[in-house]
Amino acid sequence: MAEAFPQIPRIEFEGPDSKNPLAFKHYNPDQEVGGKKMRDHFRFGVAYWHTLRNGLADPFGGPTALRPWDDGSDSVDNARNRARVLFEFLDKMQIDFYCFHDRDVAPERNDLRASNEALDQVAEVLLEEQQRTGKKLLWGTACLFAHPRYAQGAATSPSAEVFAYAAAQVKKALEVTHRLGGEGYVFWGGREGYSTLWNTQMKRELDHLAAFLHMAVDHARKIGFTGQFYIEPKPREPSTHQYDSDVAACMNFLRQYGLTDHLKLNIETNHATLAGHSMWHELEAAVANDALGSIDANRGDELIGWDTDQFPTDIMLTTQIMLAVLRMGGFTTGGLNFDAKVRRESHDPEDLFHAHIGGMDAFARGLRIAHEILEDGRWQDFVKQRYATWDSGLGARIEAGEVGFEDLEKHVLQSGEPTLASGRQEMLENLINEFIR
Ligand code: XLS
Ligand code: NI
Ligand code: NI
Repeated sequence: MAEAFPQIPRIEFEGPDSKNPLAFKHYNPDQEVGGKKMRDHFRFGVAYWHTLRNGLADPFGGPTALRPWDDGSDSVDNARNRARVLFEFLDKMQIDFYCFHDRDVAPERNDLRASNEALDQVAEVLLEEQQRTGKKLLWGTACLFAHPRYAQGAATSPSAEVFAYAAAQVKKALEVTHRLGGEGYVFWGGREGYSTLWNTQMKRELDHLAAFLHMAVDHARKIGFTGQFYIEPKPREPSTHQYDSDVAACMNFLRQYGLTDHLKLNIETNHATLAGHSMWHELEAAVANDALGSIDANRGDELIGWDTDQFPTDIMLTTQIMLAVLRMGGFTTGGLNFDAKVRRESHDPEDLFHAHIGGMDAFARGLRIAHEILEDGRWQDFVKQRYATWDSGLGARIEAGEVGFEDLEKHVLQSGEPTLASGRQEMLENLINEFIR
């Protein structure tokens, strides 16, 4: 097969002084930070749906993307060909992982049997290419939101027939993920929510969603898939409300239905902001629940109210993300999947490279900065000191559950008004800015 990107060389690290736009200025895969190679810190992944399948249409206009290797048909040959393009891209980008939905890699046919066959035929190429290149599948998933049958939900559809169809589709996607050695499997509940409560039995839909996830866990056990399951929070869009609206809602749901042992979270920056949270908030919330599994690395636009899925280039954002990742001890099965697309105006194949280079360099800087902040220690020392009254005496006794309201009242009657130390927000912001260079 002819190269898809004949004009683009392998992207190499050239250092911060390089003026070459097709080079890494900061990402140096084998360079160690804190005793670990950058590539192992990040476990970068390419999102098949955006990089290979997104035509860049928006609600006001059709596709603009120029993809000369793609004949535009939904033939299996075209799909198999596209799969090979992915591996050329991964190789040239020095990215080790990818993620896909079943319907990104292979066309959907008129019945499930035919769709499964098409998927198998493409999976054959994916496996062959993985073996040839050593690239890996970070996670697989099933598209349970694009086909009209899922317009009213998949596992939360009012129709049991649709639930069954979704289950059959996930069964196959899970088996293919397993065959490809996938390290995880994601559930993003695209239409698992509602458009209006006037027609919705909320409790019943949630029960069904939980039953669906339990079936997936059971089937994984049956076929020997030991990868990590993830739920990906998102508050809305396409639904007006999605049940997995944010980390807190997901954790409550998982706990209520006995699923916390089986699912962690895949957290996406743009979904955090759509939920009215910062990415940092969502990561901290997940870490507090021991449930941070993987990250969909992108960002939104402050001026646009939808999931714009842009490539992350903000150093403060990548610093905060890497602080959370480093402090939890790094990824195990998860990684940083670029669930991001180039802008509609960026229609050339070359733009795919600039986009990923920018994201990877931004994360390399975020990693270095986060590592320096932690090594420096002033920040953690301040925060630790801020809570010092809990480390001994009264605070330690409260934390140990040794005192109640009466003891605390007695204490206050003796000691009087507490003295408070300043929160020093501005000082801390200045301190962090010392490292952003
Ligand atoms: C869409 C989601 C989707 C998931 C995978 O908003 O982010 O891309 O990551 O289904
Ligand atoms: Ni995502
Ligand atoms: Ni998204």
